[in-house]
Amino acid sequence: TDPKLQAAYDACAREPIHLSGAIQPHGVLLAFAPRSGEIVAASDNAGELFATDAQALLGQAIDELFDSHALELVRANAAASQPGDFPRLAGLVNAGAWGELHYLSVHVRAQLIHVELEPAARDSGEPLDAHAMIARLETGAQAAPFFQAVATQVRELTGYDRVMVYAFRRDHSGEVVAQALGGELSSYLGLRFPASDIPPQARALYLANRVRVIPDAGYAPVPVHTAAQAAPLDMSFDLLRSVSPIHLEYLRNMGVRASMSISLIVDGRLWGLIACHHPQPRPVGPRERIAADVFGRYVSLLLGTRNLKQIGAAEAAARLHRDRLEQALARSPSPWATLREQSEALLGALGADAAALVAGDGALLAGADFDPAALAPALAWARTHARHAPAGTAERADWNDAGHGPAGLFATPLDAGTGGWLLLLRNEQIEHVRWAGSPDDAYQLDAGRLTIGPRTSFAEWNQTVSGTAEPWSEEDAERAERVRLLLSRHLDAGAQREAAHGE
Ligand code: BLA
Repeated sequence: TDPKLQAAYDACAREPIHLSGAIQPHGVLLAFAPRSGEIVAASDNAGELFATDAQALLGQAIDELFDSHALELVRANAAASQPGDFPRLAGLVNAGAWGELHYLSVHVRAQLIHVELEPAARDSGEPLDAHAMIARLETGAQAAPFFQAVATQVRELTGYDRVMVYAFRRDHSGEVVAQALGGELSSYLGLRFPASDIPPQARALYLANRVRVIPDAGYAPVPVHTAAQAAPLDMSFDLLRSVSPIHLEYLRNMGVRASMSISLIVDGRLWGLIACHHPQPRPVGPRERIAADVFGRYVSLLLGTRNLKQIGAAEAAARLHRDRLEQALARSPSPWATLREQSEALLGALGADAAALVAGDGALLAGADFDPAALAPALAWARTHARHAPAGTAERADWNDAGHGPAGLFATPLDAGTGGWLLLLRNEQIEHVRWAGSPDDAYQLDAGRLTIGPRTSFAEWNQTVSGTAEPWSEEDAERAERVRLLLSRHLDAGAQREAAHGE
């Protein structure tokens, strides 16, 4: 990878976003110790709400600030909160010097009870209907209409101008795979975004904290005061957490004033996000947030079952080829001749465009367009990278400097120490990538202040990527292993039969 890009990525990864020490101004945060009830953190605007100085709240008992109804809700919801739970919407309470109605959200983090208050008056008033969103979701077999339905449903029910389904790729860059658009924001459909846009600590946080809302990206952060001896407040789960200033600048550069993003999680991995943008500020109430969370979890489940179905179908197809191969080999007096006849079944069982089998007593090239010139460099790579365990690469430059021919190589040692190999090859897939802004300018460095900022342009920038093949998956590796077992069984048996015949 490009060292300049890597440096930016590392710099972004170091920002401790869960310790931002500030909140967004659309609510108030307090954190207190469960036993003593002593307040150890208070946002600056808690001072205004309780008609005092925020610093003066530190050390006070939480019981002095709320009525018994609110306190009961705080305690009950804290008790019911599991570590890693999204803040629980405990209810509506009267809070502050003027007793205004607030939504109360409660969660427990690092042995502190976090209380967040959002004025009910600011709620958009329209509850987001998770039930309708789920009910109207297209669940047909094709991926594209499904992603489109997700974007459309979220846009219709939330009213954000631009709603995108954003899917991460293996290298943590990502692509907008569906979009519902209205208003003045431009289209990002089909565009690729570099990995540094959403650095690893943010991706890790979004695995746990599934919905993030920024009602007004033009806000001034409100500092959170903490008691003198207290550790920095872990704000990972705070709904109001002030986000990275770099990300706020990013949104400004995009012309976005309000955003919400919903995590899509498959198999414990952040698959992608539903990203929502609006050119004007947009308040989002707690009930909307919860509906978004429910919807995100439902879409995640559907993605998971689709994924399993796909893997299952691919495995069923490979198994058919494997069975055919096994049957042919079982009856064969000469396994090498049979393999030559069955090269199509061999490739089908492997999911490769071409393959080579090299063993002590023979060799075989399978696949119509197997370029024999590729064999020597493939073997050389295999000997250095896959001597003890299977290994693969999707980059031709890693193993073959010919500049043409197959790009992907997966090498499996047949039997440790025999020098035999099963080599899988995949054809090059020339890819036309439409980047949202040049990836060479994925960020900007301010030389004077040594600070890093997001890029200023998201204008489409085209790149043609050649010399790469579809990457090898875990399923590919498993298929190769099954074929390896089958081959070594029959090649051994065949060799023995032939030896017996010769005596
Ligand atoms: C966060 N960056 C994010 C988030 C998104 C993106 C969705 C999550 C914040 C949220 O949920 O609101 C990026 N938004 C996108 C992308 C699309 C989109 C790719 O809509 C595509 C459609 N960002 C940079 C650089 C750095 C950086 C150079 O461009 C680092 C120097 C950092 N992005 C960054 C950080 C966060 C972030 C630190 C975390 C913000 C936080 O939660 O505090």
